[in-house]
Amino acid sequence: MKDEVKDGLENQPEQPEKNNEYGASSITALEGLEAVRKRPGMYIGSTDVKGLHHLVWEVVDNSIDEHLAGHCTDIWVTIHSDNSITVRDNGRGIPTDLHPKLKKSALEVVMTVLHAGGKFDKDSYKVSGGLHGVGVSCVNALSKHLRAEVHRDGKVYEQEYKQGKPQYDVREIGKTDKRGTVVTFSPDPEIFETLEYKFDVLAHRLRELAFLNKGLRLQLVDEREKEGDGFKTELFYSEGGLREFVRWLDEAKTGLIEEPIYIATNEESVDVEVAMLYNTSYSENVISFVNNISTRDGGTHVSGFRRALTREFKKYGDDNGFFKKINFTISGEDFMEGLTAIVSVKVQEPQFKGQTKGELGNSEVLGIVSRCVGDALKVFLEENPGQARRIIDKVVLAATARNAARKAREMVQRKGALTGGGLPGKLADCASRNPAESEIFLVEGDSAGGTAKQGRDRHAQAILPLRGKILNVEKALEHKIYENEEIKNMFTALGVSVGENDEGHRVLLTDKLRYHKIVIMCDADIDGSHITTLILTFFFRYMRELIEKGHVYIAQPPLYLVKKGKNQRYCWNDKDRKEAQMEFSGGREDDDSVKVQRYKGLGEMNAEQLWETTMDPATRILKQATIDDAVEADRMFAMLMGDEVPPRRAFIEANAKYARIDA
Ligand code: 0RA
Repeated sequence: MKDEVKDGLENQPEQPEKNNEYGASSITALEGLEAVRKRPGMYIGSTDVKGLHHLVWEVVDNSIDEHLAGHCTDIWVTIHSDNSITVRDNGRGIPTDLHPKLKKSALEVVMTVLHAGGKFDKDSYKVSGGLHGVGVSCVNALSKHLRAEVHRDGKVYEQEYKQGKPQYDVREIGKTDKRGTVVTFSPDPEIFETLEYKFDVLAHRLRELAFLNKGLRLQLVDEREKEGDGFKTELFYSEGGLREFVRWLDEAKTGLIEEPIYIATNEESVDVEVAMLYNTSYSENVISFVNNISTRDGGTHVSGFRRALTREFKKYGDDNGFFKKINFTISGEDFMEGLTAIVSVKVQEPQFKGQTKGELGNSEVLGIVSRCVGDALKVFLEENPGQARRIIDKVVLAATARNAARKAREMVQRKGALTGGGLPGKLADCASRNPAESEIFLVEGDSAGGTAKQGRDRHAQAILPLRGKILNVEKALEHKIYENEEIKNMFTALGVSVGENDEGHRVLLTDKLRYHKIVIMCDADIDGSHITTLILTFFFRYMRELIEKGHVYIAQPPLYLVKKGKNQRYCWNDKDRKEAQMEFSGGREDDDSVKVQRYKGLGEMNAEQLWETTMDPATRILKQATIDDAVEADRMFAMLMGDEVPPRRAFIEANAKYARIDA
C-alpha cells in the first residue's frame, strides 16, 4: 500500500498558494452520520448498483473540486480485487489541524460530520457537486471500512473508520514530499444490495469528466483483471475539452461543418462553455452539464442555448433571403436536426428541479447563456459564410421534411379514425382492455406469428406479426416512416400517435397506450438480432418514451432443447447445455440417447414449446430494454448504421438488461 501511494503522488503540480487561509475553522458542522445509515437513499439516491457507484463519484467530486480550485492535476481510481475502491489525488490534502470548536482534527470532521466538506463557504471553494456533493462523510458512513491518508506539510497522516466511526485519532505516520489525499473504502454489505463495481460505468463517467475538465488526468485501474504485466488500466485525458467531446460523440457520423463551433465565456460569475457540430443525420443530440453533473432533462441553460441558436440562425437566414422560397414556418426543431452539442455551465448555487433532479432551475442562467451563445454565433456566421450556408440549407431541408411528415401523419391518423377503431388486420388482439395487464408481442414473420397466436394466453397477450426487415429508420426521412406499413401497424396497434406542441416539436401521445408490455420476439440468430435492432432503433427514435418508461422488452427464446427419454430441458446458453448433457448422460460423453436440438428460429418450436419457453410469464425470461445512457445509445445507434455485425450485437447486449419481470 505505502509504495503505491508514493507512485500515485508523483507528477506534483505547482501548488499556487491562495491568500485566503483555508484551515479547520471554515468547516461547518451540521449533522451526525446515523441519519445516513438509516436512510441511505435520501443521501445517495439508492442502495442498488447505482448507489454503489455514487460512492465513488462522491469522493472523486472532492478531488475534482481541488482541480477546479487549481490545486490538482491527477486523480487515480483503483478497483481492488475485493471490490474496495481507492481514490487518490494530488490536491492540497484535507487539512489535519485542530478544529477550534470541535477540538478534533479537520480530517476527522470532514470524514465524520455531514456536509463538512468545506464547501459551505461559497467563496473559499468552487462547487463541482450540487447534486452529488453530500460529502465524503456519507461515503464513510456507508462503508464497512474506510481509510483516509493525507500528505500535507511534509507529513503523512492517517485515520481509519468502521461504518463512519473513527478507530483512533488522526495520527502522523511518516514524512513525504508530496501532497494529496488517498481514500480507500469498502462499501458496507449491510447497506448495499450489490458490491460489484463495473469497470465500464466508472470508465464512462471518468471519460466524461476528462472531457469536461481539460488538462486533468484521470486514471482507472482494475486490479480484478490482469492485462500484460499489470492490471487493466485506462487513462482519460483531454487537451481539447468539449471540442474533443463533441467530436467523439459524432465520430461515427458524417460532418456538415469541419470544426466544432466553440464558445467559452463568463458572465455574472456563470461559466458558459458550448461545443457544437452539425452532421448529416436527422437526429438531435444535445447533452448538458451543470458543475460537471449531467442534466438529463436540460433546464434553463439548455433553453438559453436553444433560444440563441434559433434566434441567430433565423435572423441570419432572413437577412440573407435564404428562407424566401418556403411557404410554411420554420420551427425551432428544424435548427436542431443533425445538431450535436454539449452545453456546460458552472454556477455558484445550482438549483436542480424535476423528479430526478436532472434539470437546472436557476432562471438567471437562461438569459446569460442565451446572450453568450448569441454573441458567439453572430461572429461565427459572419466569419464563416460557407459553413453557415450549409447549415441553413440543412435547416430548410428539415423544415420541408417536417412539413411533408406532418401531412403524411395526418393522412394516416385521419384514415385510422375513419375506419372505426382501425386496428391493423394482422393484429391478433387480446381480450383484456386493461393496458396494465396486456402485452403485445411483435413477432418476426407471419409463420412464427401464427405459432405465437396458437400458443398465447388470449386474455392478456396480443400478437402483431411484422414482415421481414422493417424500415431502417436511422437512414429514412421522417415522412417515409409514416408511409411504411409495418410502422403504421405498430402505431395503431399500440394506440400511440404523434402530435406537435406549440413550438412545433414532435411529441408522442401515449395516454392511449394499449399494452404496458411490448415484447420484441425474433429468431435467436444473426438475422433475428438485426431485426430486433431495427425495431429497437425505431423505438429509440420515435417512441423513446416507451423505452424510458420501461415498456419495451426483448423475448429470449431458448437456444437448445436437451432430451433423454422423458427428461427434457431448455437451455439458453452453452454452459447450461453442457450441464444438462452431463446430467442426463451421467457423465458419459458417448451416450447416444441424449439428444440436443439447436433452435435457430422461432418457427422450429411448436405453439406449446413457444409458450412454455418464451411467452409464459411464469417461466420466461425477458430482457428489459433501457436507455441508461442516452449519450452512449446515440453513438451506438450511429454505429449500427454501419455494416459490421459486432457493434450491433454489442449494442443490444449493452442496452438490454436481464429482468425477470412478473417475479
Ligand atoms: C477541505 C478543505 C480543503 C481541501 C479539502 C477539504 C479536500 C478534500 C478532499 C477529498 C478528496 N480529496 C480532497 N482534497 C482536498 C482546502 C485545503 C487547503 O486550503 O489547503
